[in-house]
Amino acid sequence: MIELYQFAPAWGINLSPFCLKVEIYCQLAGIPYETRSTLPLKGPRGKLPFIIDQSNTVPDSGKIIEYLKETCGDPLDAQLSEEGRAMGHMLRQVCEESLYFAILYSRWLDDRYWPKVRQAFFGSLPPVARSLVAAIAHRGIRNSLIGQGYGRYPREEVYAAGAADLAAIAWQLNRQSYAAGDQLTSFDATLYAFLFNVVQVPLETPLKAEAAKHPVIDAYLNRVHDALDAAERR
Ligand SMILES: N[C@@H](CCC(=O)N[C@@H](CS)C(=O)NCC(=O)O)C(=O)O
Repeated sequence: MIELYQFAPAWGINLSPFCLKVEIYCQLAGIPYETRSTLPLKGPRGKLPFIIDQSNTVPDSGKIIEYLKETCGDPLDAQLSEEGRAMGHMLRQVCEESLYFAILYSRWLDDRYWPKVRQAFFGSLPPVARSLVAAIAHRGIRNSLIGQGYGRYPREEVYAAGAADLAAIAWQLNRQSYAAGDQLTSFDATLYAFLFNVVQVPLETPLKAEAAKHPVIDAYLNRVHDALDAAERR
């Protein structure tokens, strides 16, 4: 049984799009797994998720999926065309290398949402530890957003960039049912996980308002949700 190390749920959901991506991949591919709650510093690269499969420890959601394809087979992508692979790759990059940072900004650097996020992430810790751990984590994320760039932008520019990502995703989803075409593939694990983290989290952010302008995003989430239900019944 694969052990998937990730953050403890907050608000009853998986608030890490990279961790949720691995969960969704396993569910769609029919790979049994068990989750274990941990912290990034326990991970081989100081980030989550990572998996342990017997004696193998594998960090990074993309590497984990590659590893699972090698060891458990590749039921989702075996028939994927070069075109589908290219489209899926581009949508995945939009999610992981761009939209992700707008999500991160909304949770950690936007004062309208940070107090709620702080409570959800750290509220279960004893008061002194809570303040300390939250402050250390907050400083780390702020520094990484300053390095990436959004930490230096005015708020409206960050959300405009996130809105452009969501509009591009919606444009593509108006032309095809799934991330890489009309078949479900591993790229949907990423797309679903990131869109879920915009739409289903109880924070009324500008990103969520923007996603609501594109009904195709909700329709896509429902479609993948149905596929997850069907995979669970198999
Ligand atoms: N490229 C990595 C990115 C993983 C990542 O950024 N994880 C975040 C949570 S969503 C994390 O562990 N952040 C903690 C930190 O940066 O200290 C992957 O695909 O797994």
